[in-house]
Amino acid sequence: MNALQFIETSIEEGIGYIFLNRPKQLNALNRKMIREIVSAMEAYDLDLRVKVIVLAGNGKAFSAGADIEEMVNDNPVSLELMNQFADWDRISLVKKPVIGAVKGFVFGGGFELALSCDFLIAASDTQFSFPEVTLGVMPGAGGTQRLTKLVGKTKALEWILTAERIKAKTALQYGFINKIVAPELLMEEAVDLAGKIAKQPPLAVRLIKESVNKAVDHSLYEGMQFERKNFYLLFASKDQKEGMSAFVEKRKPNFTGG
Ligand code: CO8
Repeated sequence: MNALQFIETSIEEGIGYIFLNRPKQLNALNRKMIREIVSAMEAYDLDLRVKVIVLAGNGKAFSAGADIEEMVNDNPVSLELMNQFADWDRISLVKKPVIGAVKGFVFGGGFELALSCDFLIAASDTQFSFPEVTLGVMPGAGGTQRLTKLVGKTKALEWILTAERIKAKTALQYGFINKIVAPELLMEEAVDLAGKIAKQPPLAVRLIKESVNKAVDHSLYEGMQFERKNFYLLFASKDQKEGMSAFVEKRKPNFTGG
């Protein structure tokens, strides 16, 4: 993770932090920045010290969207050949839970990046929006799909077609964020949630994330077959033996991640 230009990373007490770090441009996402974010997530996924990933933004915004200056001269052929969305797709393959700690503007590609997280803690000043339509384009990194799956067609279409700024309270009401907090408590809350998950046995955590994600795209029957296989698989883990023995022996479990 050397020579990072657009993000900052650090590991502390089981949490792998990624801070978007282009505050003067409101963390507008250029392509190198996306590659840095995804590479950092993948490195954390393989790092045994990291149990949970926290993604946040330096400065007053989480992200005002994809870098418009970088895109202004793109054409369909350059976009197809560049295949930038292959980087975005890799976010879905991250096995460890990702908590997004968002504030200020969460716009366009920034909103799509937020929706790629497993949890969202939002500061009370957060505004979510898909302004792409006002630029003559549309969301391209999963926005039309992820938002619709989360809130249904009615509101997703309204919000994407009007570029309305959605307040944190509305986001909570529609269930696409987990919690609203005072801006000064944003990181504290994210760390608190991360700490609760980091205490759990890591194999169970990753198979639960994988199983819940299956529910989004598969039939109930397929999802339940998948869940069952993961349930069986966990009985091969040391942490299952430890967790259940500890309960029977009336003591606290000591999970080792095996
Ligand atoms: N791209 C490039 N630069 C930006 C962006 C952006 N998305 N957003 C802000 N900036 C820059 C501004 O140009 C400005 O730079 P400078 O100081 O050099 O003039 C600086 O950040 C500060 O911005 P403002 O002065 O505009 O700050 P305000 O507080 O007045 O306004 C707003 C904040 C309302 C967020 C405003 O900056 C704005 O409207 N930004 C654009 C928002 C937008 O349209 N986002 C969607 C972009 S398109 C997109 O995300 C498509 C995703 C497709 C998939 C992803 C592919 C990679």
